[in-house]
Amino acid sequence: MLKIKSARVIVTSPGRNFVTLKIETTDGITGIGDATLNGRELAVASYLTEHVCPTLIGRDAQAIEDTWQYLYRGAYWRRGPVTMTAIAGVDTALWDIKAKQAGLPLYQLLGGAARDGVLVYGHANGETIDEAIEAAKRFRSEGYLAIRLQCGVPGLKGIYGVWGKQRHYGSAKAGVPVENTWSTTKYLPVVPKLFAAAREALGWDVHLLHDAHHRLTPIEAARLGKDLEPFRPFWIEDMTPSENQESFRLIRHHTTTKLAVGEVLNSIWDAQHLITEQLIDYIRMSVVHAGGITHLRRVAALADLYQVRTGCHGAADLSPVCMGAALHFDLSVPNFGIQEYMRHTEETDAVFPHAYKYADGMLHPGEVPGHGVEIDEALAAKFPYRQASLPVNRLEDGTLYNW
Ligand code: KDG
Ligand code: MG
Repeated sequence: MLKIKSARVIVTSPGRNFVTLKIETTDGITGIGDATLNGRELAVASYLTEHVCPTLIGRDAQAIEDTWQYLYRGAYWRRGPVTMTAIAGVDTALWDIKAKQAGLPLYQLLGGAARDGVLVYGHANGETIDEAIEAAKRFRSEGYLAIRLQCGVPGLKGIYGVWGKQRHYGSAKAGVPVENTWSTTKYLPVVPKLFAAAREALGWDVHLLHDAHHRLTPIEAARLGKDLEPFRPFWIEDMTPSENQESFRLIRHHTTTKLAVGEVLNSIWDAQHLITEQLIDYIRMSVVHAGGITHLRRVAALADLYQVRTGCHGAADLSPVCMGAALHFDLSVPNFGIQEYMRHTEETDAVFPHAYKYADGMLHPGEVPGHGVEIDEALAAKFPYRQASLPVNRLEDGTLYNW
């Protein structure tokens, strides 16, 4: 039996905070998993160090499903972002170990490649529509086949998803949360203009996406979906919060614009009705926030029955370890749709050397045994943790609103 000898948490901040779980077996194989929960990093680090790592020592490193059930059922307190991110850290590290032991890239253990590469979308942003279109043209010149468009809203400053000309974006800022202002009335007319300008400048041979970041009511979402229909978006993401999964039925009744949801979901139960009632087209849950490869495969299998495709969250606050693991999942899962790809900074890439590569609008996880991502611990130690928070959003009258 391949036993777990040690399990420890590494927190590093090469530009932003990342939590990594490293597991070593008695015969010296190591595996790593991402356990980063943006703005709540130390809660997961503590959950792992205090409650999970001690229970892993001496366990069978190959019994991934049993360990998953042990951590999920055994805790009694099920689901939730902290628990499921911690489980994901363990699960990803164990899949890494299993694939290294087999001498195979992880996707081979997941059934082998079901496609040549992983279609990704990049983020084109601008304070104005023109700036966003310029950014989109740069992505096109780099070969991107799918581009997410976000632009500023006249009269609102500093809204999420818009960061001007910076290539790398951190949604969390040092200290307590920054406060932004939101107005749906000001926002709604802007997005159709952005899409019209994008089709005019980029043509129709490119997929265009947009994220509404949970800020609309269902009927406002329905209106936006209708207004965007002529521009055939690939998807509109997070139109409205999904705690009440039923609210997507109202949007569905009004528009054929495709809907994507899931970056804040942690469990298959969070998406059950969205999927089985065919209320969405893409499920965006990630390896790191949804219990690892083991649980995400279960979500994808359910989604496949209902013609819902995957579209894993891949913002820069998910570490390269999550990206590497996600790419093996993406390459092998039958109902893959698209993968978000927000590039990491050079410092982050140096701390997490990885085998995945971008070419011509696609990523490939590489052929290295395991998930292909390592951590340079000496370099990681040079970037100590810095407390940082996600922003909050208020309506113009001061009411706290969805972020
Ligand atoms: O931590 C929160 C970010 O990952 C999130 O706001 C990014 O919405 C996002 C996206 O679609 O990548
Ligand atoms: Mg999003």
